[in-house]
Amino acid sequence: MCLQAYANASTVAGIVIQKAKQFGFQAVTLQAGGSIVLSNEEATAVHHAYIEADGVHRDFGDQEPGSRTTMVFPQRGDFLVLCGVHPKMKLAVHVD
Ligand SMILES: [Cu+2]
Repeated sequence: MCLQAYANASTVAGIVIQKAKQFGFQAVTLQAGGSIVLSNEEATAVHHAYIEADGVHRDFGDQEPGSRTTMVFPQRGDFLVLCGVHPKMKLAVHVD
């Protein structure tokens, strides 16, 4: 999976791996209504993805090792997915 794949295949859920306390991508682009699947591939670390922005407050709960979490993006805009456990983890999402 590459960034271009997100741009071209917006209705296909793209997978973003969470590993080594980082997101597998720094930025992804998708169409409104598209989704991203977070895949926690850590041995033991739990992640906790959330979005905090003007008028947008979404919490995706804990991502346990081995789990997958789907994030749907119904609205256009630019969003920053953060991790409540690891402040350095950032995933920029541009929704067309
Ligand atoms: Cu994390």
